[in-house]
Amino acid sequence: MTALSLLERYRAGDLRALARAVTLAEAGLEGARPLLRAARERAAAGHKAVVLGVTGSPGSGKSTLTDALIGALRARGQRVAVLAVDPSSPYSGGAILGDRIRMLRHHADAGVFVRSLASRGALGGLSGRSMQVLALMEGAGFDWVILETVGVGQSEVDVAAACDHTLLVLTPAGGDGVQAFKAGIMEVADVIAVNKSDLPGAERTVRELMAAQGLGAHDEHTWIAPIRRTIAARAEGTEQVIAAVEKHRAWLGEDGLLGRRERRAEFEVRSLVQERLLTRARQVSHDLYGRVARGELDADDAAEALLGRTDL
Ligand SMILES: Nc1nc2c(ncn2[C@@H]2O[C@H](COP(=O)(O)OP(=O)(O)O)[C@@H](O)[C@H]2O)c(=O)[nH]1
Ligand SMILES: [Mg+2]
Repeated sequence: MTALSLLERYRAGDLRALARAVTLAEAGLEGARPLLRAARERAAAGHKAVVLGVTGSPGSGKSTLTDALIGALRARGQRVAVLAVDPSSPYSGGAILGDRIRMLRHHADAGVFVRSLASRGALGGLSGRSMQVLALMEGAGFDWVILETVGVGQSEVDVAAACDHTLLVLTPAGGDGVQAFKAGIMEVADVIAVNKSDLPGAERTVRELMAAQGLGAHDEHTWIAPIRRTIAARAEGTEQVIAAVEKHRAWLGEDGLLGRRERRAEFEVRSLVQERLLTRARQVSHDLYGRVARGELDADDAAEALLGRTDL
């Protein structure tokens, strides 16, 4: 028997091959490239996963809701891959212990694949590599690919550029909805979950959000994010969230989805450019910066030289 190559095993949907591919992509190694090509070919040939980004403040219940979504999707026979990106956690490659334990219950299920990444993008948001991990998960044949972000700073906005659909998780506590509105996060949401609806104030939060949505300029073609109440801790409301995502997908249609995919590709390429440029800027001879500091060289000239446009 000849040993199958990594590419062949990945194409056949072998999850260990996927795990290896993800490791290669995470490390930015050349070996990931044929696998990424295979993944994109498969997506282009018709297998497109529902790539869902989940964002919201830390503690809003993103991980709990993701776990509940896995359960509901598995009950429908759908295969689900999850990428949790948490640059803030120094532990176990980014996975917070609780998340690990939660996800362990899916451990023996070949229809579930969970990975966490601690890597941060060049500018503090999502990295181009996280995008590639999503592509590999999709290319391995999963029906749903869920990206859970830490929900802080740039990653909160990036998630919309990185996925087909964005689920914003809010809670009744502390004027979460109003804050999201002010921060412009509501604009990127395709579906909103008011989680922890077992706590007081859920109804009011929904009303406030709907009022905020009414303020925006829109016509009959504008998508207004459906607001769904959930109690993730009891797996309540998950079916409604899934239905709302599916409704958004139907609304997007083929052209809309292609548009989202182009936006995702743009985000990925741009992130890779930033990462490469910053790597180059770090490797440059230290004296370049010394010369700028001593006033011997303009910062603009130094930047041009770094871009390879001029010689010094
Ligand atoms: N009361 C209540 N607590 C919840 C609910 N969903 C999650 N939690 C709790 O909120 C805390 C944060 O949840 P987690 O999923 O880790 O939030 P994340 O930081 O957004 O991923 C945990 O203690 C959860 O048990 C809910 O529907 N109701
Ligand atoms: Mg979490």
